[in-house]
Amino acid sequence: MDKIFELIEKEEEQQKELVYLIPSENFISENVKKALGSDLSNKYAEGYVGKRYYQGNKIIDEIEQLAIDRGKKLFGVEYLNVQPYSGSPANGAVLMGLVNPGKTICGLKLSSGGHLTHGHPNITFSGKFFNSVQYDVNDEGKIEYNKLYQLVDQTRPKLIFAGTTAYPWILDWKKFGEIANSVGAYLVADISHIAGLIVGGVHPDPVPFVDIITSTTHKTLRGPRGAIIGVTKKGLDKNANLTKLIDRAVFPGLQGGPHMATIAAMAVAFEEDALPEFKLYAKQIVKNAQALKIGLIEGAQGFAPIHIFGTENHLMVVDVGFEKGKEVAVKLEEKGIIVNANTIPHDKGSPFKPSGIRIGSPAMTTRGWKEKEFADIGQKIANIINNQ
Ligand code: DSN
Repeated sequence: MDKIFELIEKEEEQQKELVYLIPSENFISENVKKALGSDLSNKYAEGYVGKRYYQGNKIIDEIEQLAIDRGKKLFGVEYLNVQPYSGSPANGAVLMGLVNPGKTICGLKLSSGGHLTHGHPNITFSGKFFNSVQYDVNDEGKIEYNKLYQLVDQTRPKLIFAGTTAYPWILDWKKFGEIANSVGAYLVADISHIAGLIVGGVHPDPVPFVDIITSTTHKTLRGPRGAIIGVTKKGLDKNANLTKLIDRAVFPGLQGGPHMATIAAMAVAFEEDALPEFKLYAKQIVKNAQALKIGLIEGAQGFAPIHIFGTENHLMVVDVGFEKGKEVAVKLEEKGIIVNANTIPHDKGSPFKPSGIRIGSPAMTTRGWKEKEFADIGQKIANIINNQ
């Protein structure tokens, strides 16, 4: 057997055995996998439905249109672009389409649970080509909307990102909307982490309050690695050209041919995400995260209490001691538990030596775990943190 297939088999076996608690990971269905591995990979389809630069795309057009229609219904948006290769290119396209280089943009600090593409300074396109101002969280790890209002008032950004990768609390879309409206900024909800919770009805929906949503389609949505950009009614009312600006920025602005197998897999996932079972799954994710937290607290009894940031959603960030995040993550891996090292709010360590770990429940909830299993694994993690 080709070595590569041996390695794939090994990885597949491992994925059945280990405990996956990285909040951005999940397990796709057999149908999503089937679409991803299909012959759609063979086709080039630069352009959009009905306007392709290559021939032979009649069926491809139907597939992309189906993904768009299902996604629009699922997210409740007026327009959807399903071509972004992943979350970072999606946010890149939004910036390219809506903000001129050098203008001010605003996002949550990476070290406080934001994302690289939301204006992380110096090393990312969003921090290099735009004047990035960043907001922060308080000691509890919560966004302080009053401070954000002041920052926005002083700096008058053209675009504000409301979105997170390591934020365990519910986001207040209404407040974000009021803040963006106060300076006429575009408001972009990057819902990559919580999209499944939103469509599953266990996190408030940003659509009435924002102009644009971006989201990866893996994570809590359980689709393929890819992303979408949606424009809301509010966004269209603000600027009827938004759809054109976004389309042009995705292609030809940033990308070439869309990955059609991925887009077909998205259509499959969107159908699955609209089923009543998915609502139960989303509910269970949150219940399981709560149970995990209780397990961590119980497991730490007799030791110094573990400080846990969260949780109201699918994840929590756990303070494991100054610069100890990586060490603890490696120790957990040795015991078959997969998490990632993460900064805690106002971490005194660096992103390379952070003081926390990030733990989440989406993947093992897909595997059928309930509160009991999550409470048990929480206790086990607390013991490992305490070298037991
Ligand atoms: N890499 C993703 C995560 O783990 O949250 C964010 O892009």
